[in-house]
Amino acid sequence: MYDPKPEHKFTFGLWTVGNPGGDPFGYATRRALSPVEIVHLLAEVGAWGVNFHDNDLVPIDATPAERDQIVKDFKQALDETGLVVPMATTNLFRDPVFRDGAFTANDPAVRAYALQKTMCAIDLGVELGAKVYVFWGGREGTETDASKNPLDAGKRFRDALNYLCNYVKDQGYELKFALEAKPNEPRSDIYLPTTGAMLGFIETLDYPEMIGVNPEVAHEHMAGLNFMHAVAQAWDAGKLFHIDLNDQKFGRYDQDFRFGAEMIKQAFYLVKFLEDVGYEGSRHFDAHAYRTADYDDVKEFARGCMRTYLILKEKAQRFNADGEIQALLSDINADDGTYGFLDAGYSAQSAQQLRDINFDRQQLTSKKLPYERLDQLTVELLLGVR
Ligand code: GCO
Ligand code: MN
Ligand code: MN
Repeated sequence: MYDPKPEHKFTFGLWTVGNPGGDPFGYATRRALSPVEIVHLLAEVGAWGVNFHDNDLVPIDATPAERDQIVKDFKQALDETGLVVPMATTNLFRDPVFRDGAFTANDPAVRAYALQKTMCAIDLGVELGAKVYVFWGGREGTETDASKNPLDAGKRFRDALNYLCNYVKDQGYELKFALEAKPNEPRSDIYLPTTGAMLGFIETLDYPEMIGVNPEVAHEHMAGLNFMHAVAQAWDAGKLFHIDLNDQKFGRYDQDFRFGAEMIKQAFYLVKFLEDVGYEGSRHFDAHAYRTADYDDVKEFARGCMRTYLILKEKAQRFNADGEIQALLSDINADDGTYGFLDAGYSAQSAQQLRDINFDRQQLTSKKLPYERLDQLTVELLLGVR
């Protein structure tokens, strides 16, 4: 029942299960796996797809011949395992050339290089079947605001995305962009720090219809925000093109924990939201195993991400089928139609009708809102005693 199937659209990045466990204080604890090995590992645990940054697959200094061989081997691994590549992205943060950002760097040569690198990476992604292209601007920010005007940075980022949309159109690619916000790390501050900020920014671009968002649990949690609310806003705007699932305590560094490892309640409401609205995109796990893990434990990590998602999906079905919970919800939302005249929106007549009502605030306040009961039932459902 909790076994992953292709229809669940579970994906991982090469950089996730392939993360060798290094951190700013210590070296890698696991041997680096090749992309082909990672594809086989993901197939073994039951994932549907694999995503990558250009340089997860092809090293930044590879010759054209090396690139072709790597891509050939990778394609063969995909064929052998049946894994697909739904999303691709560019590494615009690892190489020292991006120390001041990529599209927003002060040096025009770096900005041009970032555009060129992204065009090549888009070609690579499309060649392997990607339909969504993610932009995470990890270095698009500052340590000191003396160095850069945020209006200039915004213009540069906008110009870059407009340029790349035109490139995609010109090539005739069927590709959508998904912008991923993060408040900080690795820069002290990253521009457009939340999903909500990205949604506002998209409307200033030349081809807003090509561009959506890729919200990540950890990133909104780092900012202390309610992730499900951000996802709901993106969904409402028709912009939920992709999602990065992981987990994270509030206010910490970027922990990238296994999905559901920390904040089960938030994870539950998120899964319930995605399943209730019928989100059809990838469920991408942008997480990695603890540094203590060996590759057996990395597989447990990957299985755990998917299994927890499916357990929470089943809990959401239970929530929706729970007589007591649903009765409470229908009482809470009871509507005898008295104010139905407002549903059609404003008219002079409805405004007059509204003015004429004498509201009894005390009576309104005395209506029962048993949210304590509702929350306790939800907690008991999650704890498995219901
Ligand atoms: C992070 C980000 C990245 C991006 C990835 C895809 O915090 O490092 O979440 O993992 O998702 O670069 O663009
Ligand atoms: Mn992240
Ligand atoms: Mn991410």
